[in-house]
Amino acid sequence: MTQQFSDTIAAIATPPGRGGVAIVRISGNQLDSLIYGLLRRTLLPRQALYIPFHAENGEAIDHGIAIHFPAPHSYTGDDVLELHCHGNPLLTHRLLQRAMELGARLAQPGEFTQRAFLNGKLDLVQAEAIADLINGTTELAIRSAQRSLEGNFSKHINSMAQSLIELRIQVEAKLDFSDEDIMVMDYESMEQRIDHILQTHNTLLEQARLGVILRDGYAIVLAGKPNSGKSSLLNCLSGKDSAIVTDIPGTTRDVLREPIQIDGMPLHVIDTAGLRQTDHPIESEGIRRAQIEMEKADRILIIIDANSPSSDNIDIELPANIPISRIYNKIDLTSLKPGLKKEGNITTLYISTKTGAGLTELREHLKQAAGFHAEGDDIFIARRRHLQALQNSIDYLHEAKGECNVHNDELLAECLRQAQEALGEITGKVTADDMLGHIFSMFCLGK
Ligand SMILES: Nc1nc2c(ncn2[C@@H]2O[C@H](COP(=O)(O)OP(=O)(O)OP(=O)(O)O)[C@@H](O)[C@H]2O)c(=O)[nH]1
Ligand SMILES: [Mg+2]
Repeated sequence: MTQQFSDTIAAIATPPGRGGVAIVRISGNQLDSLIYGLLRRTLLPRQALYIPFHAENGEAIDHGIAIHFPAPHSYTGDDVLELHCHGNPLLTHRLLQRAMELGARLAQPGEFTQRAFLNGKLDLVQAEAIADLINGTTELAIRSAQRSLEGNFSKHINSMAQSLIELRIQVEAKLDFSDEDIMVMDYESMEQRIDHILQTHNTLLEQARLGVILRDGYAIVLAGKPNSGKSSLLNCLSGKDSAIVTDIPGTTRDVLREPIQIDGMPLHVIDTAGLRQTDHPIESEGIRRAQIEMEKADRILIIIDANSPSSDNIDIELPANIPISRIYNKIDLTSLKPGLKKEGNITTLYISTKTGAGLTELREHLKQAAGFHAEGDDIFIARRRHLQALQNSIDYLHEAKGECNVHNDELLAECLRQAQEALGEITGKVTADDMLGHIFSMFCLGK
């Protein structure tokens, strides 16, 4: 055990403010003297006891429930003491103060979970899932975080890493014992193995993409010419009058975002200034901001006034790599029918924000575009850093295939090692200290 986490940390684990009960949590390598100082007695492991919590002069700060979880059977893997007191901030602060008099220091945000990780109680994916479980905004996001916490995501990563290890053993054996007559896999079989590992990577990457949407929300930007009905659509989708709607072109100047959900899928709907050539400094700034939002979007909905034929040629360049759907609005003023049309890669929808026609099809389209299905039994929560690491591993595996083709064992071994290392970054088996610091600092206090 390192000095870094052998000191004692303490924090209020419940949210700030008043409530029925509040919990002060203390974790350290050796809590016996702290327990004796606070409770004037010893505790049996994991047994709740209603007793006074003492100040230095023997006076009771409060009466409450104390539970001792001796190492290693605790959340952090160290000794943990939980004090359940009455939920008054003055009491919790006095208890915290008392714990510090007895040698504890204030915990950093996420430090309890960081210790659990460092003590091998959970891997990095599971630690992140705890933060996502606390912050989840839809039931599906919560269930998916629970799946990650139970190890569904880590299990896939570990099994892929295991396949890579088995392959690396073959290649390393060939390198180390090149003079000896040992049986190793031929290049064709190795390539087949790499292909199989690549397949599992790609399937997992798709699942993880959905997990990222569940955590971060699918960002759709409403863009188009002034007066086409972008703000009206934002109001329809969010079910409230968030944006100002008028018949004056150029009404919206600023970026406006509303969080919504469709069958448990979280979305950010982003309304922007109408796109047109203009010399007006405020409107130009609005258009510049619209362009920034479009570049960051998961999908852009181009809103077109179906009653104004010139409305569909936007004379502003759109980002090339973001998928687009074309939405003809105001069909109530035309003879067009509501619904969806697909031509090649381009999806066109016909709607009216005034009558609500075509909005069900639009919601369904957004779900499908995100690859989302409502049951979500196999979705686990994931983060963008996981996607990046998976993609890095895939890239190294492609390189490995190339080296396999030219029979370069040394470079093949190196590519496979790098692929395995990229996977290790996901579960925290290979992770730089500064990245760990960043991940755990995103937690709330007391967790
Ligand atoms: N008939 C009809 N009118 C609509 C529909 N949707 C929007 N409008 C009207 O079109 C006008 C412009 O609507 P907005 O939602 O403000 O349009 P916008 O695209 O946000 O406009 P800017 O903010 O100026 O870029 C308003 O008068 C709306 O009432 C529709 O489906 N049918
Ligand atoms: Mg508007």
